[in-house]
Amino acid sequence: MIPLTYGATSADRRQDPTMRAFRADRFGQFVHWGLYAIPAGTWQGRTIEFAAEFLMHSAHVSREDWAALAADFTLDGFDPAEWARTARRMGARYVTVTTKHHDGFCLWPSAYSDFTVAATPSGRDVLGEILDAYRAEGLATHLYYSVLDWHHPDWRYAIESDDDRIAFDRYLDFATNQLLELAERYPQTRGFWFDGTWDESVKANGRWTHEIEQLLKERIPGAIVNSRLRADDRGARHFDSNGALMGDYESGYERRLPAPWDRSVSVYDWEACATLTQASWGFHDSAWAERGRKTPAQMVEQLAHTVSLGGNLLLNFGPRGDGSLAPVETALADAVGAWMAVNGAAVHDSGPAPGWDYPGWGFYTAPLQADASAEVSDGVVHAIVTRIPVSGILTIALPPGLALRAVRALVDGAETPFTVLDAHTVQLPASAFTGMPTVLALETVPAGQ
Ligand code: FHN
Repeated sequence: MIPLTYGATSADRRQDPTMRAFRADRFGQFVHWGLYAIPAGTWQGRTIEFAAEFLMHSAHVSREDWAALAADFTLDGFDPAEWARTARRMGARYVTVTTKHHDGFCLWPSAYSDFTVAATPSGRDVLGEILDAYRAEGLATHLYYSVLDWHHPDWRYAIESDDDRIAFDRYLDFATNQLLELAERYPQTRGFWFDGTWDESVKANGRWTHEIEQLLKERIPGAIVNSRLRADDRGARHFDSNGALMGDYESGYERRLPAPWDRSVSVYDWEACATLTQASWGFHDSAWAERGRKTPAQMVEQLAHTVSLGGNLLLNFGPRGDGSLAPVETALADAVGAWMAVNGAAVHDSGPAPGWDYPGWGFYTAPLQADASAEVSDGVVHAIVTRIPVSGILTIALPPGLALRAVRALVDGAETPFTVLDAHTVQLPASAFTGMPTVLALETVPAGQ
């Protein structure tokens, strides 16, 4: 073991009520909203085929020109209650909102920065309004905070001189002040989601990443913090130099997922995040972004894949510059929500089905159990069928010691006929062929009963 002062703080997964609730939620909405939604990927007539929230950087916009966008942040179509209703209808149980992205603009009137909503025409506490709206719909709230900051003069990518060190120490004090301010202003926050922590400057300050996590947890007992924040004494990120997870859950899966048979991720908590458009988190108004837009079936498949391996999925939405949701994103949320309304039992309060091997045609999930160490899931296991075999026949390889008692489609609760061959096979009901994944509840009993 390498001796570390700022490594992982615990070898075990958290089992307190807040963490259990987060784990059981499984499905969250990510919201990227800021000044970048106004130019939406185009600067002075030139569309940049890269993430909209990077435009200041990718179009080489000066701090002054970028800051001038604040005058156009007029909230003409901003209806946070509608955002929150859309998320609830979709089946999301929590939201993670960008409080400050890499451009440094703050959605709350921070006392430590002049580049905030206070400098926009309305002067309103936009973040506070968003958080209240989501809580009113029953969703838990998490705050995204980018440590990387293109606006702040003391930000450094690397520490190459004493001056850099002094400036960056000032920057870290600024970030500490802002984070404690967020915790004080919004004490119902359930979690902090850190980003922009990959630069050498942050990796050289594992002490700060450790201390700010502890400070936030002192201010908000039970607060949940993602692994991206953390670096250890040696600059190792997410996992310390001894291989132990730092923070409360792993957060490295971005626009990708572990291989569906890779159970190694199920030993810790983790959350993946995904874009709806092609590689843009902020609203990008272009044919480029649309070319890669995901369908509801693709998003449901990602959700099933994630839950089957014990992760949460954070699905991103990028509201438009006036604060309205793009109709195409509302439509996707509603389609996913219609599926969740029928099949949500296979997602919420669910996790991997121990002992059930990856079937190839989809994913197995099982209700989360108090005894997380069970070797085989018995009782009900959900089969989420994302790739319907052309034969219409599913092969279900039961774990040894189990037999199938009944198979019901969640869509109508009807029992589905199945025939036992050398393995178990299930003939899919006609209702399976909807274009969206079908969920079958497999009711099992010990073999021989
Ligand atoms: O650069 C950001 C990006 O804009 C977005 O916020 C994502 C979300 O996970 N995080 C960063 C890239 O890792």
